[in-house]
Amino acid sequence: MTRRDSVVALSGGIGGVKLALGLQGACAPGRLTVVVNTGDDFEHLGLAISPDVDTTLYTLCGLANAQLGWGRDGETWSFMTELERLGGEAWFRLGDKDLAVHVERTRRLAAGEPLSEVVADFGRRFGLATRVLPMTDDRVRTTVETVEGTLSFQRYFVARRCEPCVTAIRYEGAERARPTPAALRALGEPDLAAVVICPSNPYLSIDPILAIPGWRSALQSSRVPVVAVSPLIGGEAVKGPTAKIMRELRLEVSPLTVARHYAGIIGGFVLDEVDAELAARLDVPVRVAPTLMRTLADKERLAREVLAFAGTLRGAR
Ligand code: FO1
Repeated sequence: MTRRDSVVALSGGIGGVKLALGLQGACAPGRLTVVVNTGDDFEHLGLAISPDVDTTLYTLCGLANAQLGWGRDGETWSFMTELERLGGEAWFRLGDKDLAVHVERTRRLAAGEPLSEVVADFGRRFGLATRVLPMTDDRVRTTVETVEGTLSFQRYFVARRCEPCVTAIRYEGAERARPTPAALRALGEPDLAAVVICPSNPYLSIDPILAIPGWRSALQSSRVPVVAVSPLIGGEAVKGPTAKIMRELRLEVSPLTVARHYAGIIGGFVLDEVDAELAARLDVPVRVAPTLMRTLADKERLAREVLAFAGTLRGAR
């Protein structure tokens, strides 16, 4: 019998990658594939920036800036300081080490290399056994409609600090985009045990993936359980604008809304202990667990719980 020990995780940046790091610790080396949102990607100062992909790479390699959650550890900011002095755009901060990644990615993309191959090579060079794959090699751009007008994702998120009231979110290019071939292969591997939707913002980080028709259908027809972890604890997101955006979109700020949002895709949902009484109101199997991840031990404990839960669902799929 095939030993099922490989895992595919879907994630955005800072929030979701915490569980991805836990999964990396819970899986045998090389058995985890993390599929990352690229709706946040943009061109800035002539460079191709992939924030969630880089946050994932840096975090899983142990190279992330723990204070910021994005960018590199031990970063220096000479480039940014000089750029500001020259009157350049300084609202999006690129550290010196991080800059090297953007410059080299831009060169390789311009030479015709797909983003997934660039990221795979960066991962190898950083010594990473986990596979990090952008959701697509095609161009998808998350665009936020607000009461103040249309904003590109990073203008909304970083320049405007998520302040403008959101009326709609679009994923431009998603309909024509195709999943990264390597990611689809990972979903088809005979030793796949589970697909985990990390506790990322459902509307900004996971929906860009699900808006790609090939991703939605691949997940709907997955042979193994797809399990999502609630990004909300007691009606609030641990970090980031999930609850604010839900209120603005006139959605009930509840893990129930998130679980129902993933209906047709998930076979199980993980709720925080604080929200345990909601379990009876869901029509998918639920596991109640501590979902707040402060330490590496918390992350690995939750990852093991999620994988054990998926194991109990396997026969049902
Ligand atoms: N987030 C910020 O809040 N301010 C920044 O100046 C900033 C720069 C930045 C540079 C490279 C990178 O990979 C990420 C960066 N981020 C920054 C984080 C990032 O843009 C967002 O957290 C994500 O896109 C949302 O997941």
